[in-house]
Amino acid sequence: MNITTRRFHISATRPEDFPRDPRPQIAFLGRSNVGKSSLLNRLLGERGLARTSKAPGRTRALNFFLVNERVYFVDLPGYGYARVPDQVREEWKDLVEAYLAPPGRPDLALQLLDARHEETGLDRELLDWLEARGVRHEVVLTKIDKLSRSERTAAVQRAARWIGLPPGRHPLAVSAVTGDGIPGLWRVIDEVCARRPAPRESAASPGGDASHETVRAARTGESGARAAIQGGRNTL
Ligand SMILES: Nc1nc2c(ncn2[C@@H]2O[C@H](COP(=O)(O)OP(=O)(O)OP(=O)(O)O)[C@@H](O)[C@H]2O)c(=O)[nH]1
Ligand SMILES: [Mg+2]
Repeated sequence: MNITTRRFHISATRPEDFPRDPRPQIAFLGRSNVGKSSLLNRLLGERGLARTSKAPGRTRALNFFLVNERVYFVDLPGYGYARVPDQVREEWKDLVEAYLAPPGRPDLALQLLDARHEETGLDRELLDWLEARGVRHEVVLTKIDKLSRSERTAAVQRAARWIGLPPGRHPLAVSAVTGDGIPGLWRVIDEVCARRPAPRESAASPGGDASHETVRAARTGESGARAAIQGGRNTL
């Protein structure tokens, strides 16, 4: 996808906030601190678009970003963060389940696993849940820049077994720091988006990152509607 615009759209804390228009939605799921927000930023080429943090539990709502006015990238709160009060955890769970359930479920769920760590029971629960409900999903190993070449191979093979992939098939492995694996992940996203009828594409912008028009709502108080006025003109 040739990215011409990307902008914050809405921070959803209730199911009523979820966009219900027909644009495809790509969701980023996984444990707290696995690198969901960083990966989203890397894919879109803008550091700081989704907030990241060394401290787990940074993302607390479902944050929707609009890419080229035609695809939503959805940054979800992470699970498995122990220092969250039970009630808050239950609320997140309800919100995420409401998001994943039809009719609004994502067109593609990216389930992120930290390449350095063993998968947890919650990772398994999510994978089973996505499979049982027929949500198109893709497991993505993150932070592979932290592993040596042989450690990467071992991590990818272990994850392939964990997912239950047939021999010879492997999950994607990426680094938000070095950009490793990002083109492969884009191919999967592009393929999913290509299946959906697209609104009129914006004129191609041949100059790569430097020519991207970047439109982003300031996260402090600027509404999605205002951002839409600023950012939406050239593509819709
Ligand atoms: N080395 C390395 N660090 C990464 C990578 N991706 C994320 N990080 C770091 O991991 C930490 C967590 O990243 P986030 O993107 O905030 O993780 P998250 O999954 O969105 O976390 P929550 O919103 O708390 O669920 C930050 O310190 C990032 O800089 C990566 O590919 N490589
Ligand atoms: Mg986050």
